[in-house]
Amino acid sequence: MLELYQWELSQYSEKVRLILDFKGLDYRKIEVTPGIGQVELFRLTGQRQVPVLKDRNKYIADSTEIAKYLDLEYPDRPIIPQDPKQRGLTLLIEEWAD
Ligand SMILES: N[C@@H](CCC(=O)N[C@@H](CS)C(=O)NCC(=O)O)C(=O)O
Repeated sequence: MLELYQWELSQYSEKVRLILDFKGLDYRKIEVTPGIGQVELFRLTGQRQVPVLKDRNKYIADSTEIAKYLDLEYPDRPIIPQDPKQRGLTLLIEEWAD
């Protein structure tokens, strides 16, 4: 099962939860303890921020990278357009909103 290392109150974690729910994917939430939990996250992923998605033995950090990964690996109900112009615009607006 997919695992989401997250903070319940993190807006970036919320973004990933919304995408997972939209795609209808089952996942388990792992609430990272601020400070000490981030040390473990750093050990696992080389960075300390949430959200991080674990899929089998793979860790993906950053909500935008997670969105792209989920569209690649779980293409049902795509979240990012494939058309280059629409895709560029979507990622630009998302970067602005972040
Ligand atoms: N660009 C990242 C930003 C993630 C981010 O800023 N996460 C915050 C929580 S909302 C965090 O982990 N802050 C803890 C820290 O920077 O040590 C993304 O889109 O996931």
